[in-house]
Amino acid sequence: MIKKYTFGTPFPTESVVVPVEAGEGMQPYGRISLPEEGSGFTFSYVMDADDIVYGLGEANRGINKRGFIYTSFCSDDPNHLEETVSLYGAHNFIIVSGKAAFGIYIDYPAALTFDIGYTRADELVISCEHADLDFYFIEGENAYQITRQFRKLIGRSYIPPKFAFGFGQSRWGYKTAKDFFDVADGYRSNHIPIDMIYMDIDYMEDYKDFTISEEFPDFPAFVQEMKQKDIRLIPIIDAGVKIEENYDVYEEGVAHNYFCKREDGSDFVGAVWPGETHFPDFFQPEVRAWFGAKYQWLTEQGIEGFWNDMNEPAIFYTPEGIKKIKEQVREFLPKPETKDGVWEMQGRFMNLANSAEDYASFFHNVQGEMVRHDRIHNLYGFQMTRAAGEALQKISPKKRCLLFSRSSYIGMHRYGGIWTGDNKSWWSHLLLNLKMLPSLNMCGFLYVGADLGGFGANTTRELLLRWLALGVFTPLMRNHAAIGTREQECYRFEHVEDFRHIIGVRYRLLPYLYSEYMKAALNDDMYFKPLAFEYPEDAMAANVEDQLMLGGELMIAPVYTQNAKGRYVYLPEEMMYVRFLPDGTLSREIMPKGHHYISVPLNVVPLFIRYGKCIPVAGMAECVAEVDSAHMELVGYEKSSYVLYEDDGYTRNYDLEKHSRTLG
Ligand code: MIG
Repeated sequence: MIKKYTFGTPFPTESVVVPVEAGEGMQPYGRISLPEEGSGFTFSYVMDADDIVYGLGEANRGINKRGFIYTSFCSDDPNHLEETVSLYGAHNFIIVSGKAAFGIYIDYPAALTFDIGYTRADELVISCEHADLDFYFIEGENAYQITRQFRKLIGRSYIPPKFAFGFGQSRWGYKTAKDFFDVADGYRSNHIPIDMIYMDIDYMEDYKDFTISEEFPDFPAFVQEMKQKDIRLIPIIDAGVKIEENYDVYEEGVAHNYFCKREDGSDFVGAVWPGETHFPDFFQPEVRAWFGAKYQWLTEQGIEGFWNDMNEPAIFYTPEGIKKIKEQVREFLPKPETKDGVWEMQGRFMNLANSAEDYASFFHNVQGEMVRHDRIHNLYGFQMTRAAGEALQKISPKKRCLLFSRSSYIGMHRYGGIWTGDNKSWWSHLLLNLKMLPSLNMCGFLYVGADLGGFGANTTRELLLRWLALGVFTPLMRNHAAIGTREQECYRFEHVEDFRHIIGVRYRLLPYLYSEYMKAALNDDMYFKPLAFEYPEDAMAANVEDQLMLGGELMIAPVYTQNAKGRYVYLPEEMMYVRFLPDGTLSREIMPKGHHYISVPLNVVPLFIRYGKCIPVAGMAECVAEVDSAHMELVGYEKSSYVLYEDDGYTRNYDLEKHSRTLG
């Protein structure tokens, strides 16, 4: 049962696609207060000692969000510390699960804070500055059931082409055709499976969107040559458009008033990688159509996938910000050395990027009305990716295209997936990756993944292998690293066979993983779930934060600590422990319900098959096209069967009934 309560004049975010009946009053759960007409909004609820709070999608900390405070405000912050309250997405859906179970979705695109037992241990307080929002209240039997209702409300999740379930290599800094061929050869010659190589900003000419640097004199031929190796190139597209005379995207945008405006009507300027840029005003349908159509320039050259970056939007600085800081420096200069102001100056420089002042200084044209950016900030990445998604649907109505974004809001999940931004080569971020997955699924984001091995900082062989062993299961499986960090392509480490094996397991599981992804997408269901969603009566399962259910058959329990030889797992029921061994064989062991220690060498991918179930396992393949789903082995309990969904992997003709068959 879903009820909607409207306050003030909500911004039409288009995150919800199904009409919902208006509710009256807030009984019996929680209390809403609107201190004064036209001012802030607060919802508060006294939590039971045992209540668990799920949700918030791309957010920090645990599966159970209780015990901390989170702010939905899409932020380009490369330091995901334990105290970080905002990441790149804004996903305002939570579920309180205990004696009572209810879900809340707050459709509000400006900064919104969820204080979940932070200020007061037993109090949930959701608050924001302006009481202009839609408040959805969802009642149901349990958290899983509430999630299913919510997912119906927000529409079907994005479905990528099948090749996007292969492994991808990325690194910020690949510049020349040779750089890319070296990566392709590094993988192919070592027989480590791969399907995609990502092109970061250096493929462009001066970081200008929809240009290609002179390093690629015949880009279509280059794309084809890679395709002959069964490798797709996936270029990045940034939100900011370089200000440069004679650059078509810039000139067209200025001529048609397609860019975000300052209050005085001039085009807003923000500096990002290309230097000074303008930001397309993706809230205007014409701008979406215009910018989206630009992707065709690349699809015509053979490109079949994109990642949209910097679309919070990230702003390094603005001319106004620089001007102000220069004045402050002038004031600072005559002061005596060692005295006062040093820290203050440092802080000022650090706070130049992504400043609240800048976000309050530009406007979007929403149906003729100028809306200040910070009032709808969390929708910018959504609208950019929507522009691409809508256009790609037109450009290629039959064929799917790979698309994912850094920034997002609920609703964007219909147009593309997300990667979780600039993590670090830290063990804690491997665990954070794991914990975030079911929350993302709750909010509709199914095609998701983190930078495996870690983006910032230097990785280690062990961390990368362990992280890949989680990545085997995430729909987006990509190794990505920042410029200046240790090179982390798999073939750069000793005993390459371990990497070949771990990534190989992904390809052996691919028919199953794809099938479960498609079922989740087509049924508005989850691909990853917390254990408690499958075993709601099991009090022990409710506390498990480092294992996940995957699809209908699996439980995964990755190793996430340095030097560990294995780990403890909790089995909510009898399961079959399966290990993919380095020699290509599998070990199987029935384990009873309860706690166990499992040993997991670095070159082993562990998984658990649920009681009475089985999964199909294919033979080795080095790319998705090579995976042979006609000859698969069923692994799991005897006399069980599995319904495999399998379509051509590239058309948009999804059909659960037509494309399913029972194995076993
Ligand atoms: O300011 O394009 O999250 O994946 O490698 C950094 C360079 C801009 C941020 C993305 C990251 C990408 C990087 N970008």
